[in-house]
Amino acid sequence: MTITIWGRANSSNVMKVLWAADELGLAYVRHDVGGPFGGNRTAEYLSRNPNGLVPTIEIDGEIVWESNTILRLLGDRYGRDTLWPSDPLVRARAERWMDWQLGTLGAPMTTLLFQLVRTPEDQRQPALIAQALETATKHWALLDAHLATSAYVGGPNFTLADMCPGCLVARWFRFPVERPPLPHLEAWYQRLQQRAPFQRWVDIAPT
Ligand SMILES: N[C@@H](CCC(=O)N[C@@H](CS)C(=O)NCC(=O)O)C(=O)O
Repeated sequence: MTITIWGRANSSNVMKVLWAADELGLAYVRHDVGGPFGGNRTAEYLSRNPNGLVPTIEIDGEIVWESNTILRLLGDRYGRDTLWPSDPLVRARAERWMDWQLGTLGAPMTTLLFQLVRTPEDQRQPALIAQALETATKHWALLDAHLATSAYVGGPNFTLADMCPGCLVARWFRFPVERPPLPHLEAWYQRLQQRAPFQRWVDIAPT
């Protein structure tokens, strides 16, 4: 089995794939693509991923893109009943948080990253930051309430689904903003911090 991953390591969507591969003990080769590295608009790259985005992986000759689809594939192949429940109903308890991350939490967190980290201070837009902060806070509070009853997003056990909001939580606690206390979210973050792949790929200063 050969796995190749294309994507710069400071992308949250790449982070979750690297985190998953390490948790599952998979060997892979990674190429830095996207952002300052470029390389994602070449004809060769677009033939693999027509979106020109990262991550993209090749696994046993098959190209796959969309980070959460990659996680599902790795779970189905290598994580059954360890990091990926095989019962569809049990899995759905976890999976909904994957789609929630991409469809709900992602947008305000991306705005905060671009404004607070990637935009020079004198060019930032305070109204945009305030609005994204309000929205992100509301979403994190919702996950906090869920985590009051559940150690991990899908239930008592850590699953690949934790990696989806998990790839953003380290940024949340590092952004220079005022956050309301969210004790269950913080306790979950601390549980994730016990995991070596999380420390290696995710729990780092955002760039
Ligand atoms: N829904 C896609 C989103 C992929 C995406 O937006 N990737 C960003 C990085 S997080 C990207 O490729 N940006 C362009 C670049 O890095 O040059 C996924 O989850 O894989």
